[in-house]
Amino acid sequence: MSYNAKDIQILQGLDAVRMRPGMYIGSTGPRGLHHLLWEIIDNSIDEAANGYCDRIIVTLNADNSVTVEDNGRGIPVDIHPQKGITGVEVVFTELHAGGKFMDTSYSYSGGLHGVGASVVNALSRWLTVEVCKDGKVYKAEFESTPDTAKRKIASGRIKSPLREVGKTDKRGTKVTFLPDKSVFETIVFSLDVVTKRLRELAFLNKGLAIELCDLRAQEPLKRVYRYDGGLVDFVKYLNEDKNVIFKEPIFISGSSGDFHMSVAIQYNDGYTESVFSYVNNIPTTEGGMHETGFKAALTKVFNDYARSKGFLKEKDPNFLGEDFREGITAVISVKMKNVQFEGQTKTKLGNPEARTIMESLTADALSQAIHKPSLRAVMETIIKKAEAAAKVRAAARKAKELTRQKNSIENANLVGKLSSCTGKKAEQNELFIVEGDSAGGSAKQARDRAFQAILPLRGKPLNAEKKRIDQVLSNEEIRSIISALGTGIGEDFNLDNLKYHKVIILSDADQDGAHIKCILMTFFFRYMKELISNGHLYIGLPPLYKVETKSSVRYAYNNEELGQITKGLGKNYTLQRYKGLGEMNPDQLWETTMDPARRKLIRVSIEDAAEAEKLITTLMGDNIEARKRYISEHSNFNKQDSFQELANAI
Ligand code: TSJ
Repeated sequence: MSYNAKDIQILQGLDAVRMRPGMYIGSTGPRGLHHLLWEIIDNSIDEAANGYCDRIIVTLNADNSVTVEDNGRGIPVDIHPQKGITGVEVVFTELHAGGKFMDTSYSYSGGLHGVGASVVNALSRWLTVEVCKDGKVYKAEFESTPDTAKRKIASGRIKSPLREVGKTDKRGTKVTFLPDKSVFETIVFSLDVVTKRLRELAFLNKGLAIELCDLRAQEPLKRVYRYDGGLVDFVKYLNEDKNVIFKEPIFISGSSGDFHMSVAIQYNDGYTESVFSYVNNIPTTEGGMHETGFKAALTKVFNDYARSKGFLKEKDPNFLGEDFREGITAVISVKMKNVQFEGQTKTKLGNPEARTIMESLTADALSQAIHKPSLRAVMETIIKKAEAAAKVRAAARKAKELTRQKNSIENANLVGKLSSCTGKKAEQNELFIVEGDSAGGSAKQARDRAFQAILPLRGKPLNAEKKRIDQVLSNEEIRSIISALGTGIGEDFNLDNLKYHKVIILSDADQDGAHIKCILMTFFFRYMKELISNGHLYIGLPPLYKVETKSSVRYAYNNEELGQITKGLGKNYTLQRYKGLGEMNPDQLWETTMDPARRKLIRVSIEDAAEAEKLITTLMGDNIEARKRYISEHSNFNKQDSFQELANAI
């Protein structure tokens, strides 16, 4: 994949690039094509990083060529003393001239990029360059033409050598090239890919204005990306649609010799860890030593802080790194020399020194930053979030242990509550999770034991006190569900081990029942998401009314149905409103709620469960205003009657 310096020296000349393009740019697919553009832009970015340019314009032209223009110093036009040709010629005709010719700052590029502008020339049908410098405009043109004698293409030959073509008071470099369609699968640049990369570069290079013009469309497009907040703007952008737990991201930076780092950190109220890192503006998707060093420092500094401010008492164990990274959004940007990339996609920083340097620079800068009085409240919020994470972790561990020690006595006790079915085919089996011992008893009598298993939940404790998800996990009833299903939870979850392909929650059609549904759905959403996404979770709908006449008994599952049933009956019926499952005898329970031929089930979707989780978070949290707002906005967030209760419930 990556080129080899020795090969290049042996196969001097651009024709070598033509023969094996993949060796220089990775592939001749869309990725390789875009690589050409990144290669050219990198040069302007370097000029900007050195403080000589503040504006870059990228134009996607109608003929599929691309123009990159900057307002930097302009590529040197004088004759190179050793080579006897102009700087421009060196840049575009000598392989990997960058490092040798340019000043030392160029050695920051490298890794995936940094193969040099000459490679772009070699793989282009034509390339032109204009340099504005010292009051003059210079221009040179290159092209790759079929060499009929040798039956191959002569790459990147000078068509028109560098010459003065006019006067100017501007400075800068402008390069236009047309990728050769005989080399690439496609030569059409993706607006989407280019947009993303330019925006990213704008975030990574504070204050630099990057303009993008697309002249290919009917309506030409022009956008400018410029972020005076740099990485701080980047994390704000990433958190744009999230609820952040503090407004201004924490920003730190530091240098040691040739190693420079800067980081911006902000948290949202979610649970995902989003740490993005870059080395010399190249995304390190697989992370690596710089990320490892950063994370180690973050954990240490935050733990020290928590201890020094009394959030952690002497006997308390430290938080784990992951506790401090729930809901984190961080962007790390590192600049260093002699970069080594590793990993499956060569996007992992391998330099071991990057870990130690990054760790010590981060530790210094971060502890400085967070001890500022203005960050007191922010730090308290972060630590409270870590506390919640640690609690969930402890509860999850307990639950996990439980599912692992399958034959233990404790486990046997828990599953003891379960009335399992006799059938052994998981695809046919159903597990009813039933609110309350009395309804559970009825369900046990009513069921078809060949394929229906019953797990009664004692409604009260779960309902009244077990509000937080970590408390839910340490709840015995929940743990018995975990044991009964057989799949394990979280990372250990394995759908293949599911013993019941229908898991049916059966609770009363009242506030407590709605609350239980909500808690159970949230539990499944957090710890057994695949159970829901694969369509195994259901809500059983008990009827709300029984309408009895001399000759018939009918059940209504909502008010509309009740209206339809009673329409023609006049006054010749008795109406019973069911307040709970317990009011039905086993036969009625079977007929109305459990018999596959007659019952009504709602299959829970991921959206339902996500909504339930949001509801739990909002309603169980401390924010009373949010609670009120949520209730008024969502008081009928689901059409089903049973769910309406859910909102009414709290
Ligand atoms: F890729 C490329 F080489 F073709 C290219 C280079 C393309 C584009 C769009 C811009 C550039 C480029 C190069 N912009 N700015 C520069 N600057 C220099 O090459 C330069 C100028 C002056 C000096 C100096 O020491 O005086 C040093 C350098 C590296």
